Amino acid sequence: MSRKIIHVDMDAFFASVEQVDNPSLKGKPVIVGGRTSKGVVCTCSYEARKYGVRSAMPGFIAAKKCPNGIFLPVRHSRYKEVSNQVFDILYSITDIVEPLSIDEAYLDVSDIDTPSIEIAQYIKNEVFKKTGLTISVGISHNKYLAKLASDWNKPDGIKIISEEMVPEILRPLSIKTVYGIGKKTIDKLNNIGVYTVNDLLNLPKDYFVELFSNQSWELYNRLLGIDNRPVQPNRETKSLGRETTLSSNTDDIDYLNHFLLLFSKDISYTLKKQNILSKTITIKIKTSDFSSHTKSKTIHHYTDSDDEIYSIACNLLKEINIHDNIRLIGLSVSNLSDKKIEQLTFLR
Ligand code: TTP
Ligand code: MG
Repeated sequence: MSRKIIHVDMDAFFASVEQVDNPSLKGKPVIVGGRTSKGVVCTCSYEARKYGVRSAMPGFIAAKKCPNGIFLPVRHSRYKEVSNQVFDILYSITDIVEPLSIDEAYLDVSDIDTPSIEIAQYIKNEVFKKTGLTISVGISHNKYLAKLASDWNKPDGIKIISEEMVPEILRPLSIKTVYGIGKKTIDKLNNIGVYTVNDLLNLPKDYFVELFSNQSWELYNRLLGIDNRPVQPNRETKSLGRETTLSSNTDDIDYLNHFLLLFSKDISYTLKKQNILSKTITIKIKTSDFSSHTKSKTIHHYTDSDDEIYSIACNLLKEINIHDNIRLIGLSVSNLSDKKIEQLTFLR
């Protein structure tokens, strides 16, 4: 089944934060970084980019290119604060978020029924509402194309690259835009008249393999728009849980167990998908007088089994022995561990 991948990247991130914090800078050529001979440009507003200023450029060159440039010192802790707000929005959509830098991430939204374009629009609206900043969003069926898409209409862009569009979009691209081709190889290719992805695909196979050796297979796939790399969430998940407020208060154990079954299946699915295991199962209930009760059990081994989680949860519910009517029921698992680590420990 085709995946749904989203790539997001904030626009002129550090410079835009400075413009939001000080609105008198809006529409002006803001350059974040030092202007001296030792200073380096971190980034600059799109107004400054018109003068040719770029990230990583020495400050004195930026000052020459853009004499009206407003140089500002770097405020890392402030950018991190805004970045956290943006990532909170992303994590509210899915746990499968792979951060690439302070302002950039991939999301795998394959399991979400909402059309990707609506998710993308939601991200843009929420980011703007919470931070006053714009973010560019790319949608496609793999990471490479989603990243290409987010860059397509920058700033404040949104773009979908569908499977049918791939040859038309990729073939005319300059080989400079293809990730993984070094500067020297680009010069070499340009010297023999190879400028575009199409030119590269038309090279004799033997020459292609000689040029890119062990990278050839991956690069060739990339040029055809094929990229099977998964989105790798690297956030440490501390617990996973589901809960619901019931439509009417109840003390019907079978009815409550029915929710525990649904939650166990849902949690087990997520554990398996993220390759994690858990040791502690907790149930939480709120009664009609709004008091909260939780009860946990830690077992001796790690599990991701829905049957096991469900059976422990049912026992915990029995043990709570509540006399009041219940208005909310929840189930969570914690004490998590990476499945690969547990398998290695087991083999030792
Ligand atoms: P980028 O996303 O590469 O750049 P950007 O957000 O400023 O602009 P764009 O609209 O093109 O995405 O990098 C994110 C932030 O990382 C950037 O605002 C500043 C910082 N950064 C550096 O400090 N040095 C660098 O060389 C680069 C490329 C970025
Ligand atoms: Mg950016």
